[in-house]
Amino acid sequence: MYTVVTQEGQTVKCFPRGKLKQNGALYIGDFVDIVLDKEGIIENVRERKTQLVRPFVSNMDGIVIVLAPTPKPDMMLVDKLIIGATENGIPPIICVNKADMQGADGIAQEVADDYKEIADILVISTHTNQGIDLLMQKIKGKFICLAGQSAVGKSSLINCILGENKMKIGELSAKCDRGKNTTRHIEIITIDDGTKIADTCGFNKLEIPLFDPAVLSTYYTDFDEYAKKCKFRCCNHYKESDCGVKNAVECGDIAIGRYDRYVRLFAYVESRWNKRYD
Ligand SMILES: Nc1nc2c(ncn2[C@@H]2O[C@H](COP(=O)(O)OP(=O)(O)OP(=O)(O)O)[C@@H](O)[C@H]2O)c(=O)[nH]1
Ligand SMILES: [Mg+2]
Ligand SMILES: [Zn+2]
Repeated sequence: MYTVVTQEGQTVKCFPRGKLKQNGALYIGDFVDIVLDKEGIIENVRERKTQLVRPFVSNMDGIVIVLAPTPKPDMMLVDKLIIGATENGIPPIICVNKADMQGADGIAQEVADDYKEIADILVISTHTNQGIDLLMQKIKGKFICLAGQSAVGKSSLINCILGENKMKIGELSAKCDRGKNTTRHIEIITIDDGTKIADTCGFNKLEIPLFDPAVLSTYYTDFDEYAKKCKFRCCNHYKESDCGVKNAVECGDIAIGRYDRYVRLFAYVESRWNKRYD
């Protein structure tokens, strides 16, 4: 069952009709046509402006990727979220949350080194309100979707913005430095200024779709400028010689961490692609 908000601002519980019952037919964020009988029925989905599979949201104007000193940041997950966002033309904002905690400065520096060319970066704290006004300015009037590991503070961010404890907040498992997946469904919250934010379920792992490894570097727009200097036009910036991207890594223009993860992901995407008919 879905909750649909009508143009008049009413909330209606709706069941999907026919084909829309299939898993994955409806995204959170869809504009739908409904009929009101004894209960609401979703009849049709309007064309989507943007969409993502993880998180499963459509029509967003931006994605806010949240990370924090705890749980330990998974930069590969950030890379994968940015790949999805880039593929779907959705601009990313990265929020380093829990700025009040020790270690936040180091994480903020690493994030700036790796992503300053491709994302807006903000350092925030939902506990002290640091950076929250700036974030609100950046997303004003837009529909944005939160994404990130479990327990980085996505739901806390919504509570902080609303000034009330609407969303359920979880804690970190002391044993394994992992979140407890507190948020179990995706919900869109509307703020007074018209901004809409989708709270989503945190992931501990994110799989990327199967694609040709040659496509991977097209999602690394921070490499574009340097790739112009590669000797081979179809350079994958991997095992090739005379590679502009590898030179940029050596000069410090591309962060080594970001490039190392690219290489690891390339090898993974390639091995999966080679086995696609097995
Ligand atoms: N120190 C500090 N802790 C924070 C901050 N923001 C959130 N937390 C804590 O982080 C923990 C997880 O917060 P949640 O908001 O539930 O995290 P989430 O990202 O929604 O997690 P999932 O719903 O599992 O994906 C809670 O214990 C919060 O109190 C912050 O700015 N500083
Ligand atoms: Mg949550
Ligand atoms: Zn190259």
